[in-house]
Amino acid sequence: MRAVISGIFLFSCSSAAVACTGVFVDWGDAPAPYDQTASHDSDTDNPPIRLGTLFDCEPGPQPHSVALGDDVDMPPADPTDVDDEDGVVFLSGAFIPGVQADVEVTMTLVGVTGYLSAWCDFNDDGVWTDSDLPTGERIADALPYASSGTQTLQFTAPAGMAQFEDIFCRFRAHNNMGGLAPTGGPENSGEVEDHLIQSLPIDLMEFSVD
Ligand SMILES: [Ca+2]
Ligand SMILES: [Ca+2]
Ligand SMILES: [Ca+2]
Ligand SMILES: [Ca+2]
Repeated sequence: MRAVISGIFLFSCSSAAVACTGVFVDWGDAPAPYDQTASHDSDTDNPPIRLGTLFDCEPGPQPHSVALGDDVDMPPADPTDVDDEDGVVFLSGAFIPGVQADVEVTMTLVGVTGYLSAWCDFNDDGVWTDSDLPTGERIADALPYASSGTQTLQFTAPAGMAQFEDIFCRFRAHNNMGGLAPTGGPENSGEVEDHLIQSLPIDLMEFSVD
């Protein structure tokens, strides 16, 4: 895996109002049996390390069948919330075994260095920690961001990965340069975003090209 700096830009520090008061914790939203403990704590609703530009906090994990729990907790269900799952773009679309994938991840930083750790459940078994695949399931290991901006993760989807499946990926922005697991928290500062991407067999791609 290698990272390519594809752009650097600055954001304003504003963040939308949040429903939480006093405790500002962001939680993941992948469905069970995925981990429900990943969380990031801040003493403000305007934390200095964010994925994308937006952050909102929740009272607990928001498991959702397609990992949209932190996207859809918006008005009218929650009049003050926003769709803060805005840090990740799967540039190359569906994952294809043995084919390079490009995933763009944006981070907003205010006066600190941020680090990105990320995983994809390539074998679709409900955990992000399998090491039996040729490249494992970690696609970013405390990748540093010196300032606000976007980097593109480039990796090869494992040849033995699940096909015609929903592949859940977890992205965590954090201040721990020593790395982070996909589980556990609350981490001091940062944000977690869970996202879903499809997997397709390479044969299907060849068929569509022909
Ligand atoms: Ca975000
Ligand atoms: Ca959130
Ligand atoms: Ca797995
Ligand atoms: Ca999500």
